[in-house]
Formats: sequence, structure tokens, C-alpha cells
Amino acid sequence: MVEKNLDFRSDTVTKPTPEMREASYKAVLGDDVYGDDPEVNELERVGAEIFGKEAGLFVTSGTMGNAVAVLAHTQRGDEIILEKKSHIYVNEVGGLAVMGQLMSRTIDGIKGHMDPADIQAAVRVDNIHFPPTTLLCIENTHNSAGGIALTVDQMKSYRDVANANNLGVHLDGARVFNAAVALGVDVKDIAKHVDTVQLCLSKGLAAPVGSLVVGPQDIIDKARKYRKMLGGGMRQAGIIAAPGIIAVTEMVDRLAEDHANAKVLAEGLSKIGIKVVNEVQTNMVYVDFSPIGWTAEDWNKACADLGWKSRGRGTGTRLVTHYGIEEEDIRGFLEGIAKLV
Ligand code: TLP
Repeated sequence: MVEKNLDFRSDTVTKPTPEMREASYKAVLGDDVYGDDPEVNELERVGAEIFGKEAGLFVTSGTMGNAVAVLAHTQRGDEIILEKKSHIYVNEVGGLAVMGQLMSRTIDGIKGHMDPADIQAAVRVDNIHFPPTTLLCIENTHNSAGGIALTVDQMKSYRDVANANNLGVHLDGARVFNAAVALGVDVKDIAKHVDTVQLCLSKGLAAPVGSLVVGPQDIIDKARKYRKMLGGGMRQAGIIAAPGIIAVTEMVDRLAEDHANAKVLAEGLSKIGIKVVNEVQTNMVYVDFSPIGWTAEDWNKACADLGWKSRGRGTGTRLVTHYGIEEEDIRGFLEGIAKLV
């Protein structure tokens, strides 16, 4: 029986499954800073294997995972290339600048995709005036582009331009399993075109806490040291790693349900007159409710009256489908909104 979670704000709100809670209870624990926690070690091993990478590192959050990966790839004063609306650039508190003392060079993507020619043009040539460009960051699925899944061919095109310029490639794969499910490919096919991947366990996969960084052993070793520096060396972390193992081994296929539910939601809202502004490929629906004359306050009140959490801003909002929301819940929500309109 799935515990209901009528909350469209994000898939970060997902709560652990009964099996995850039991796995936490039964977890065999050790001190992970000594490398002694069996659950953490197993999660890092399984995660690396699923992505076809040498090593894994369990971190507290997606933000920490991106931070330690980027730090491990770069040196103070380097320039890195990112998409203009990427989470790392927009939503991670400027950590790149604060912790890495890195320059950010942004590129305008189209639906989250950066044209390789634009990437090439952004790479600095060797000149005494310029910082060296050393890293390219990708986001898949791309959150603010609407949960868009970048294709394997697009991933390859980034790798090609990175190789031509001797750049490392880091993937912010907070929702990379959503991308793999939407594209119908193995996640390895996406990951093989990048050096490191940060993947979130606590979004659609429903684990309570944490992310993994996977990649080559030498980069993961450096990232582990940065994790310690940032205070992310956890002790009996198996309590939270055990649900993570279930997340990556058992919770991936069901993401297809979230994607199907997002489509039902988008179609239903369109019929009511609410404009869907993104191409719904995965679990996100971006809407504009101004065509029905509603403000954010109207929207928020309507949702609250129907028992849902959603947070409108300006004339629109993002609605995210996830574990704890089922098709019948979406249909009930649509009926309720239609009546209020
Ligand atoms: N995204 C959150 C908010 O921060 C916006 C959300 O609700 O979508 N990369 C991507 C692409 C993300 O969407 C997020 C979280 C992160 C990294 C950071 O993960 P956490 O929240 O675990 O630090």
C-alpha cells in the first residue's frame, strides 16, 4: 500500500517505502569515515556498477554531490562551462565561486540542450590573459527546461567537443534515471559519455536522504576528501544508505508511472484552459494559469482546498509527479480544479 503524498511541489518530498524503512531498521552499521559501513560500501559499489563506473561516493545531497565532483575535476581559477539555467549555476548558492574559486561560462540551451558549436566557441584558447577551461557540466533531465531528457546522441556530442578540447565532463544527473526511462535506454548509455555523474536517491527514487557520485577511482578519491572537508563525512550512515540501495535497484522502473501521470495531468489541465508550457517528457508539468484569470494566490488556495500542496509564483508553477501520487489522485485533482474554475 503506497502512502499518499499529495504534493506537487517536487519529487524531493517523496517518503521512503515500507521496504526502505525496514532496510534502515535492519542495517548493519559501521563508521563510514573509516570505510567500515557495509551498507554505504554496498551502495557505492552497486551505484558504480549500475553506471558502468569504477567507484562511487555517498553524499548528503545533490548539491554536495555536484560540489565535490566539480571540485575534484578542477583547480582554483579554472573556467567551467554550464547551461544558463542549470541547477548548478542557478540553484546551488554560488558554491562554484565560493568553494572552487571557479569562473562560470554559461551557454543558452534550447530545451536544456547546448549546441556543441556554442560549447566549442566558449572554450578559452591558450592565451596569457585567459583562465583555462577544464570542465563541461551537463544536466539530464534538465529541470528548468521542463524535465527534458537529453538524448544519448546529444550526450555523445558533448563528449566529442569535450574530448577535442581536453575537458572533463560532469553530469548533474539528479534525475538521470528519469531520462533513461523516458528514452528507453540503459543509464549506462547516458553515463558512458561523461566522467562523473551525480544522481539523487531522494527524488523520484524515494530514498529519504542522499545522492551518489560515480566516476573514475582517482576523481572519486579526490571527491571523498572534499566531502570530508565540507563536513559530509558521516559515521553510521548505513541507516540512510540502506534505503538508497533499494532506490537504485528497485525503484527505477516505476518512474514510468510518474511520467504517464504527468501526461494525464498535462492533458487534463489543458482541457480546463490552463496552459502547459513545457514538453512533458518525464515527471514535470510547467503551467501558466493566467488564461483562466487566476493569480498564484487563487491557484494555491484552490490546491489547498483540494488537499494538495502546490506553490504558484507569478502566473505559473511547476507540478511534479512522484511516488505517493497515483493516477486516480490526478484524476480527482483535475475534477476538483475543473469545478473551481
Ligand atoms: N532541485 C530541487 C530544487 O532545488 C529546485 C527541486 O525541487 O527540483 N540538480 C538538480 C537538477 C536538481 O533539480 C536538484 C534539486 C539538485 C541538483 C540538488 O539536489 P539537493 O536538493 O539534494 O541538494
